[in-house]
Amino acid sequence: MHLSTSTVLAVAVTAATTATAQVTGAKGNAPVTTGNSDTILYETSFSSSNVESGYLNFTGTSDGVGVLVTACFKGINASQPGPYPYHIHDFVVGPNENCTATGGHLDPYMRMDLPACDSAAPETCQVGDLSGKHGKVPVGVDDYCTSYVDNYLSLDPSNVGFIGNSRSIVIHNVNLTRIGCGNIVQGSTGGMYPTNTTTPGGNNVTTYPTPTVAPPIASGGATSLRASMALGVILAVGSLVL
Ligand SMILES: [Cu+2]
Repeated sequence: MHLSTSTVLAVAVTAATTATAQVTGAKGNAPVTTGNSDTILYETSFSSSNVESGYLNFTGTSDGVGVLVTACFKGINASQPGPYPYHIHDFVVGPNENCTATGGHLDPYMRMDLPACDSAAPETCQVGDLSGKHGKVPVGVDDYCTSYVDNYLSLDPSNVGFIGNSRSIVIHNVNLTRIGCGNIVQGSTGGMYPTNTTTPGGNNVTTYPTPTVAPPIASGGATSLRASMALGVILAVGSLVL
């Protein structure tokens, strides 16, 4: 039996497309987290030249399932197009409030940015994609606050969904330009709008010089199996030609 190169390529492309069309991360879907004590608090607060102030609080829940998030943003510069996505990013904010230094999104299941998160299936979204799962900050609301339980964040340092390990929050404009960012730190009283906004930036940015910690990656995974199956098809077809 002989297959042309184009046939081999077509099969290979089909296999690759099948693999990448899967929304589930290479390490599988995010499991619901448990054991998140409601006595634990992580928080961030920040201000920037484009966001007067913002804060997020993260606490456990009464049954320990998921993490209760309160997110508030005030005074987003109207010149910035919205609605405004916000995420947990992998690294701390860089010197001089450098939001680019925060890297990509917390994504331990290697789900990647695209296709966009489907809020109806939040377990398939990037763990750090808070606005994808719970809604973006709308345009034209000067003082916006929202609260929700995210079932995939963790307050357990041994969990890859842990948010307290030198991670940060970044808010973007609709074009994904980073317009504000702050580090997530362990707190005791709960974050609030920062009061020292006479100097844009600052806040946790300058008080939390923790070294960058590599983003967590979950072990195992479903798509690794899919990927190896796709590779198997390619190799099998290739061997027919050879
Ligand atoms: Cu982001």
